[in-house]
Amino acid sequence: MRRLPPVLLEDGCPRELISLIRTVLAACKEISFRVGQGALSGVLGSTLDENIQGETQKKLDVLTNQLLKDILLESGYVKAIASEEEDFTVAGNPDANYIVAFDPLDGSSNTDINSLVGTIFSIMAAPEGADPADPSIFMQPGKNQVAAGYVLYGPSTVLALTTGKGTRFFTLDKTHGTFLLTQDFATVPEETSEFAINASNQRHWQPAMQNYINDLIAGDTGPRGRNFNMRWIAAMVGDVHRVLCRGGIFTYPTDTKDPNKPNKLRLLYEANPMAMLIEQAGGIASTGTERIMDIQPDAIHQRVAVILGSKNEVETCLSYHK
Ligand code: AFP
Repeated sequence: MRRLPPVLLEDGCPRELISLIRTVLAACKEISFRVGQGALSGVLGSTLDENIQGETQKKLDVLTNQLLKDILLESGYVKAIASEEEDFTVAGNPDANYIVAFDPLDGSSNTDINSLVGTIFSIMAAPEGADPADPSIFMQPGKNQVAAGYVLYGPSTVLALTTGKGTRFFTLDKTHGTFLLTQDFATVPEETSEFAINASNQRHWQPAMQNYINDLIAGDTGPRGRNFNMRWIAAMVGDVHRVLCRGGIFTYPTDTKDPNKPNKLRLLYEANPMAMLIEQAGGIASTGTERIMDIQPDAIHQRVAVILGSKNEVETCLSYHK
């Protein structure tokens, strides 16, 4: 079994970036342990606090955020971090070459039901000479990412990682604490019969998405002429991992449920890293009107619509939006 550093060195990945990725993974190993402890660790349930998203913070949200923030800022590899659980960016080493945006525990509403959760991270180059306290250093389109990945805390702990040379899976060997390569060059099948969407929002979707999903549900009695299956894990990391493993289309579209919040998923630390992983595996990641990784961000907690997965199925969905 091949270990992470040699695999990335062969890809020509700068040693400093490999060390930064290994720093993220050092925190994720501890998170894997804590999440795996569940009720035994006393970290389930919610705090009395809300994050800037207006969401009640789970105890594990706070713990995992602190773990990642501390280890990254102490490493010296990071000029600044942005986190779902931090109202503002946090400055690091002014001489560092990278910035990291992360969702420390995506799907945290699943923690109390022992379902899938994960850590999502996005790494970009820090603009030369930039002020680490200046949040505008994060205002870069997703195509600028130099690395992106997630760690999925499931029956096994799996890292999906790309540095621009394809998407690979590594599985955590919990005995030795190492991530071992278990899938070289994941490929998203171009066709699929499986879709993932929170169908309870159906009446709030735009007509294009209502029509597209209706035709999937109509199956072989409708215009698609074949039946489809649905899955919804309510944790993007779990749904995207399924798409990377066996294809599918995952979407959290624009909806009118909350006029102040037409979109749910965050661009910097959910949509962009997942879009890079999916594109590196041959899939497509769009908002419905534009490629996710082309978006020029204007706020660190900016939200976007997401439609990603199997190339031909995403293109079919996009054809309803024209
Ligand atoms: P939480 O981290 O608050 O559980 O939200 C997870 C998430 O951001 C994303 O991972 C899921 O795909 C999506 O929200 C689930 O949203 P619904 O709860 O509306 O289905």
